[in-house]
Amino acid sequence: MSRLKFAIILSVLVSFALTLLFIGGEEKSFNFKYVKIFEQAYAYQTAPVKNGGTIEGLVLFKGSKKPKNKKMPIIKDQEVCGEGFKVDPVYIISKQGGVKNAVVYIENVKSGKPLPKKEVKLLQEKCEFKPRIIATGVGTTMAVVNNDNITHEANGVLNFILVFLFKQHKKGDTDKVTFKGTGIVEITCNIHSWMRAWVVVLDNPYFSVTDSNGRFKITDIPPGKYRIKMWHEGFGEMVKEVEVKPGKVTKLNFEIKG
Ligand SMILES: [Cu+2]
Repeated sequence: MSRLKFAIILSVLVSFALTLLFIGGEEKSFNFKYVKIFEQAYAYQTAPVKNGGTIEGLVLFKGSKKPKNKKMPIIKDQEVCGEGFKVDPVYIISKQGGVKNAVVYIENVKSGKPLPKKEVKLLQEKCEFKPRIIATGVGTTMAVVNNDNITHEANGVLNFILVFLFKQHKKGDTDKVTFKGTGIVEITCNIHSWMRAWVVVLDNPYFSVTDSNGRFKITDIPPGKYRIKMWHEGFGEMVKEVEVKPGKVTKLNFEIKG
């Protein structure tokens, strides 16, 4: 046998063995845990805020027809996940048009009140992620908890790059990821296709997630002119210019035309 033939046969055998290792190992004891470290964000400085201002307002849907949420069939683990369909809750809009789960944040604030340090928690419960939207500061840790007695495989993707992958087989299983850079991380489960959540990691603490009335409030902002952004998983982004005056409340609404 020529050397070339031998090398070809050997490489085929090796890749076959590797494939078996990955596919075959998956359902046994192999629990693949992978956490990629984010790139370092620039340093935000904590500094006392004298006579800070507030921005508050609403994210409102002003279109003529409210967008509909998709129904996703439950095709696995029905005894825990339920029968029939899960509604993918992208658009939660109140009667008055208030949009829930939009993240409103100020860009490029270099210093001010401390970044939140508290660990955030993402539950997998009845085959849904709870909460749907998390906004947090760079450097915080998120605990991903399995509250179901079935296997979930939560994975987070940022700019097409896998950030973490946690395969958890039973209730109580917990894994953690620390966000060392900024970005919007989309989280899905490899086993239950309808499961989805988002984590918005920001480099300053001036952010807010809208409640069921579409309301947001950001406090203790150093006076100045800023760009303020609204991000929503379905509607996308909107940007506004705003001036924060010492000790004053600035009212600001984001209006989404349908
Ligand atoms: Cu799952």
